[in-house]
Amino acid sequence: VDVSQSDLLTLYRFMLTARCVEEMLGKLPGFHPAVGEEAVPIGSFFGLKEGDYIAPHYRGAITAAYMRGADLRTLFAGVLGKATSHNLGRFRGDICMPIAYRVIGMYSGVLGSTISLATGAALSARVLRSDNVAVVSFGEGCSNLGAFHENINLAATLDLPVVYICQNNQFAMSTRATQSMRCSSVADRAIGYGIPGIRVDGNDVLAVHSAVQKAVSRARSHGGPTLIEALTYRVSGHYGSEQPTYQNADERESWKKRDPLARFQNHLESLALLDPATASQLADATRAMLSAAMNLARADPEPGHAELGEHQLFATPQAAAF
Ligand SMILES: Cc1ncc(C[n+]2csc(CCOP(=O)(O)OP(=O)(O)O)c2C)c(N)n1
Repeated sequence: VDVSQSDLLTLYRFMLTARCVEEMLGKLPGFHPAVGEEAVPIGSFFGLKEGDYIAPHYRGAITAAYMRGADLRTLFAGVLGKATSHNLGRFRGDICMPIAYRVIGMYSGVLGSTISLATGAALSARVLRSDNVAVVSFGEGCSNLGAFHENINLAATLDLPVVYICQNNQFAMSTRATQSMRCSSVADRAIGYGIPGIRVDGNDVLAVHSAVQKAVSRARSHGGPTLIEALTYRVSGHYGSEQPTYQNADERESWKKRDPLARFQNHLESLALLDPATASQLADATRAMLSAAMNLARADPEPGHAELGEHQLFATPQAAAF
């Protein structure tokens, strides 16, 4: 697909924001960082229509919600479990964005639930005769779940307008993908459902964007679902404080050399759309903007009785009667 010069620069800003968000939040012990995997969420969720639903993988979800217009301070308050977050601090580490943004969150810790919800959103688009599509991303570990197989099969048989994106970072916690599946590629699983399965370089934001946009057009014009596997690598631990001792250090270093942000920056420099000095100024401004939002979120109140009290847990008598 053709990407205009202004869209290339917007994509770069989102890639940079994602990197700075992931580096900042990745220092929190329980956060699941997406450093080095940013090209998948940014390439996937850029260029969608306002009515489309997205259901981002938890690794990279914050910037995905930001791309849809959610406020960073409120998102950070969610990560910190503050009363000012979207769910009023009821879930520390919250990455559930209000549905008004058409972002489907991980409303429970059960992986695969977002695959079902996105398939349901696609079914609703069909029933309501809208031309909206749903785009959902998940890890390769999630592609071993029943929810993955059942939903893709349903979407395939009903030609639902949904795009399934596997953010294959090659590890599910400490399990290497090659230990948990015998097929050589997640994209090959599409053959079993009779839908297209495409593997792209997940460290190339334009390759991801192009593949997803083609699949979105296909879905929008009643062509049915597509499974896209974006191959990348988790260059960090599973969560902020985990050391990936089960990874091979040489392998990790070789993937760091394919860094998606540096690659995209080089590409834009080769097109004379960006220069190193401007990139570094942009990075400084982005980090300053993020730490200002984070400082506000840190100063926000912890949830108290008003947010967590019994009236939040139990229905009012009127609602119960209804
Ligand atoms: C149904 C279910 N099974 C297991 C878990 C525990 N769990 C949390 S994260 C994770 C790894 C998921 O790996 P993957 O889908 O590859 O995503 P990644 O973390 O690599 O981005 C597991 C097994 C869970 N939350 N839900």
